[in-house]
Amino acid sequence: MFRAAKTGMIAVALTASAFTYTAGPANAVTDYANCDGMHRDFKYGVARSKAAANHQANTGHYRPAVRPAVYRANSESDADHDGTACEVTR
Ligand SMILES: [Ca+2]
Repeated sequence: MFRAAKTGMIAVALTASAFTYTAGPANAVTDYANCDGMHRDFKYGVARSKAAANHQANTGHYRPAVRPAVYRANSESDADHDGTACEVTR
Protein backbone atom coordinates (compact mmCIF):
# COMPACT_ATOMS: atom_id res chain seq x y z
CA MET A 1 0.00 0.00 0.00
CA PHE A 2 2.76 2.42 0.91
CA ARG A 3 4.64 1.40 -2.20
CA ALA A 4 1.61 2.06 -4.37
CA ALA A 5 1.19 5.52 -2.89
CA LYS A 6 4.85 6.31 -3.45
CA THR A 7 4.68 5.20 -7.09
CA GLY A 8 1.64 7.37 -7.56
CA MET A 9 3.46 10.39 -6.20
CA ILE A 10 6.37 9.83 -8.54
CA ALA A 11 4.00 9.60 -11.49
CA VAL A 12 2.40 12.89 -10.45
CA ALA A 13 5.80 14.54 -10.09
CA LEU A 14 6.91 13.36 -13.51
CA THR A 15 3.67 14.50 -15.09
CA ALA A 16 3.98 17.90 -13.45
CA SER A 17 7.55 18.39 -14.62
CA ALA A 18 6.70 17.27 -18.15
CA PHE A 19 3.86 19.73 -18.18
CA THR A 20 6.13 22.53 -16.97
CA TYR A 21 8.66 21.66 -19.64
CA THR A 22 6.22 21.63 -22.54
CA ALA A 23 4.09 24.53 -21.31
CA GLY A 24 6.83 27.14 -21.56
CA PRO A 25 6.24 28.91 -24.88
CA ALA A 26 6.78 32.25 -23.15
CA ASN A 27 10.37 31.16 -22.53
CA ALA A 28 10.86 29.35 -25.80
CA VAL A 29 13.69 30.55 -28.00
CA THR A 30 13.71 29.73 -31.69
CA ASP A 31 16.88 28.93 -33.56
CA TYR A 32 15.87 30.20 -36.99
CA ALA A 33 17.16 28.48 -40.11
CA ASN A 34 17.91 31.82 -41.72
CA CYS A 35 17.07 35.54 -41.64
CA ASP A 36 13.87 35.07 -43.64
CA GLY A 37 12.65 32.88 -40.81
CA MET A 38 13.74 35.35 -38.15
CA HIS A 39 12.17 38.27 -39.99
CA ARG A 40 8.78 36.59 -39.82
CA ASP A 41 8.93 37.03 -36.02
CA PHE A 42 11.36 39.94 -35.74
CA LYS A 43 10.98 42.19 -38.75
CA TYR A 44 14.22 44.10 -38.17
CA GLY A 45 16.36 41.39 -36.61
CA VAL A 46 17.41 40.72 -33.03
CA ALA A 47 20.01 42.57 -30.99
CA ARG A 48 21.88 41.12 -28.00
CA SER A 49 21.59 44.38 -26.05
CA LYS A 50 20.00 47.80 -26.11
CA ALA A 51 23.39 49.28 -26.99
CA ALA A 52 23.65 46.96 -29.98
CA ALA A 53 20.16 48.00 -31.09
CA ASN A 54 21.12 51.67 -30.72
CA HIS A 55 24.17 51.01 -32.87
CA GLN A 56 21.94 49.70 -35.65
CA ALA A 57 19.56 52.65 -35.36
CA ASN A 58 22.52 55.03 -35.55
CA THR A 59 24.12 53.38 -38.57
CA GLY A 60 21.32 53.39 -41.12
CA HIS A 61 19.32 50.35 -39.99
CA TYR A 62 15.86 49.87 -38.59
CA ARG A 63 15.85 49.33 -34.82
CA PRO A 64 16.00 45.60 -34.06
CA ALA A 65 14.23 43.91 -31.15
CA VAL A 66 16.40 43.42 -28.04
CA ARG A 67 16.20 39.72 -27.17
CA PRO A 68 19.48 38.45 -25.67
CA ALA A 69 18.38 34.79 -25.51
CA VAL A 70 17.13 34.82 -29.10
CA TYR A 71 20.37 36.48 -30.19
CA ARG A 72 22.45 33.78 -28.47
CA ALA A 73 20.47 31.04 -30.23
CA ASN A 74 21.01 32.77 -33.59
CA SER A 75 24.43 34.37 -33.26
CA GLU A 76 25.50 32.53 -36.44
CA SER A 77 23.17 34.93 -38.26
CA ASP A 78 25.28 37.89 -37.11
CA ALA A 79 27.84 37.58 -39.88
CA ASP A 80 29.51 40.93 -39.12
CA HIS A 81 29.56 40.33 -35.34
CA ASP A 82 28.12 43.72 -34.48
CA GLY A 83 25.69 42.37 -31.90
CA THR A 84 22.60 42.19 -34.10
CA ALA A 85 21.45 39.19 -36.13
CA CYS A 86 19.67 39.87 -39.42
CA GLU A 87 19.70 43.66 -39.22
CA VAL A 88 17.78 45.46 -41.97
CA THR A 89 19.18 48.50 -43.78
CA ARG A 90 16.86 51.48 -43.85
CA1 LIG B 1 25.06 41.96 -37.64
